[in-house]
Amino acid sequence: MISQPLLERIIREAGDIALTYFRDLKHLNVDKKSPRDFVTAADVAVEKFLQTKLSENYPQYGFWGEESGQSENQTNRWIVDPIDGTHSFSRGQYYWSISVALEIDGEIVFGAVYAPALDDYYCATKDEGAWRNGKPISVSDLDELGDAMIGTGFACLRSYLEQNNLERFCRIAQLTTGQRRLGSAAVDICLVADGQLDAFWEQELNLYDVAAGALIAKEAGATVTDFQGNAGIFPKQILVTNGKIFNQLLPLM
Ligand code: 2AM
Ligand code: CA
Repeated sequence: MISQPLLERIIREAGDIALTYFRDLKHLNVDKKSPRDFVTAADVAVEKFLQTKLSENYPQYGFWGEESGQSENQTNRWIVDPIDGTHSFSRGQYYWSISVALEIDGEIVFGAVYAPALDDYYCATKDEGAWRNGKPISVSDLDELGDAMIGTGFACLRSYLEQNNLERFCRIAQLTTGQRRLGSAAVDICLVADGQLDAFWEQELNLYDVAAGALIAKEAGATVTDFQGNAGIFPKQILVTNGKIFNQLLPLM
């Protein structure tokens, strides 16, 4: 059993830690894990804080964090991205987030995505709904792809993959009214949940980027599938829609 208010307090406190670094970027220590993959002192500090607090309060669950890897118990576990959108964070932009999901027996049952610079706290529990800052959220009603505003990202380009997202983006962008590329997959997915975007797709992500957001989106009425339309959380090919434009967008993937 988990306590939502306790988790919100812990995750908001983690956000305050991130913000202390964010307000002093001139002194931020930025390293590269690979040529285009950043890690900062803030990522490490936030993850350490979350790991400590979550294992103190919930010793029965294991931990998997982007920066520190996996603890022993991985059957039931917290899945944490301390900062999703590190590049944006390191440049002083506002779209980055802390992503925390709880997986029990292979299923995500709780997800929270907190964007501290926007002070938006999104969360969901399985079968109980999704909220932004305590208010219930739901996907948009828009049902014409031509009128839609759609988000994507290009994590794939940083890995120098041949199968990149550029051709797909050019094709789909011409068929919609608005496109956004905001830099944090976790936030992007929550924007679909909240009706601020009508759909989002990206490829070559990791489970810790999308686990929490996917539950929030599903609980807000979104479809969450791979590029073939199979329901589920597939970080290497994730398509999140408001449901109403799903059939128009899927064949274009
Ligand atoms: P991160 O900031 O936690 O690394 C934006 O397109 C998304 O891509 C973000 O969720 C970002 O997560 C992720 N990302 C950034 N660099 C990446 C890389 N080299 N490989 C895979 N995903 C990456
Ligand atoms: Ca990260």
